[in-house]
Amino acid sequence: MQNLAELRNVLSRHGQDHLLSFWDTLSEPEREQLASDVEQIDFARFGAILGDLDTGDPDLPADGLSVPQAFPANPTVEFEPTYARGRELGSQILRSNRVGAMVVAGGQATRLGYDGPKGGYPIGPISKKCLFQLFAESILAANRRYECRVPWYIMTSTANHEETITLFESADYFGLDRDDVVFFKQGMMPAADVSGKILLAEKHRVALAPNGHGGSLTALAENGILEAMADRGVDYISYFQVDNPLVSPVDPLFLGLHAMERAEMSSLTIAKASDDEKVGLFVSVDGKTRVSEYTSFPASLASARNADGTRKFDLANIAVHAFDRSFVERIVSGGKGLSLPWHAARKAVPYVDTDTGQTVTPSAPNALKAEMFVFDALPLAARSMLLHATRRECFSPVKNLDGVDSVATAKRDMVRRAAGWLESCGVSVPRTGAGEPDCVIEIGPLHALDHEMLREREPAKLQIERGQHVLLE
Ligand code: UD2
Repeated sequence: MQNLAELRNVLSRHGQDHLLSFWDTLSEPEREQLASDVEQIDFARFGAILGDLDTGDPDLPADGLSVPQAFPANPTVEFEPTYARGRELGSQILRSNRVGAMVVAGGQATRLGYDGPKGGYPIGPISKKCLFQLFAESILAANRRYECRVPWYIMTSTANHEETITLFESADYFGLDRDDVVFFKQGMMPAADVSGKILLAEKHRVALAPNGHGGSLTALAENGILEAMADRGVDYISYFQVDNPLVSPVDPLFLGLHAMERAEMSSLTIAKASDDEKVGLFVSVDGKTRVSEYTSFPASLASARNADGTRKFDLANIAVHAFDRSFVERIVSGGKGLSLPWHAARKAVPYVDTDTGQTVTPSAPNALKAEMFVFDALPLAARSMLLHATRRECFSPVKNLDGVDSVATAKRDMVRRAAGWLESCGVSVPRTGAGEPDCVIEIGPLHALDHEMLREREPAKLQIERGQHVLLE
């Protein structure tokens, strides 16, 4: 931006003059900073996104929606050989160092109200291990089990990049080789109030927010990660979200079926807990599988039933995906070509009131953020694969401080899963009248990644008393 007149001109053309409200009071470096923030804004695209607001999911046809095929969670006899081959192939691609894990951790944990990167949240019911440590230990355990080195790609954002690296440094990378942990930053977009006015985070800073987890795909290209993956022979990307302590960062069956089916992108799915659960849904439109986000999926369809009374649209998105690296390369084509749709999300964003100069920290959503969603890549895949999983084994996200999808429910579900594993190995677990474990059990990933690995540890002799805390790690 050459000068103030030009800056004013651009902003007034887009109805954003208020961004200069404090110009006269700013120092020269602050003015440069503000001008540089404004320069980063793609006004045309931002205007188009705002124009599309409240239209829901424009591509979702009122009828003609169908339910895509998914491999079952528990294979019937006819599927058993396929699953055995899938597991074997998954183990093979892990053993040959062809798999990388990727976590998206650029979000701001606003709903959790946690001050710090969400991955640093201490979630272990007994150990208080943070989310990052649980994932690191799972990767370490997979490295040992498959005698491989799974590199871990961690997407952060400007909001938490430095803090995330500091957290890993101070924990000595949780035992991982630091060459196998790669941090990269996602892009940012401006946040606007409901009338479309872009917010100021400070008098000289535009409120910029992470551009959604769909930004991970472009960020992989822009940060040279795809090339680095190719150099070390990583052909498959195992994608997950930072908020799910039950996730397997690398699951041999899922990855093996993905490779066996020659899918370019695959996803895990579970049955919905209720009609209004806040999860996206896998649907099929014109023969292409895609996700319809819960915020725009019509309530009448969410509650639709099959003739036998089961829920019709019941394939929930738990944000676990597998990508062929070559697919990501193709759709980003050097970082310039990706055209995932932009979605507007309502979020609580602190801002400087341009009338009073005071900083306001809202407790309810006040702003619109524009985000790309990674699952919008699914219909771009020539082939995709869905695998049903069991909720208890793989999904309990930490999104809120209390209530549903909270710290309390995630800890409860970690204990429930551990109790189930022990019982499947013949250990008697004391339970309440309501059937809940009447004790606290935590099984660390280095002790066991699943109930089969736990059985190899011969836990059958374990005696658990009511109220006892049992940490196996
Ligand atoms: C997400 C899915 C939803 C369902 C649910 C399962 C979206 C839009 N919806 O809902 O379909 O699968 O998860 O738990 O994703 N993140 C970034 N950068 C960003 C934004 C988000 O890294 O710019 C990360 C964030 O750190 C978190 C994850 O993406 O790990 C999910 O973001 P969210 O909590 O906003 O998504 P949510 O819960 O609405």
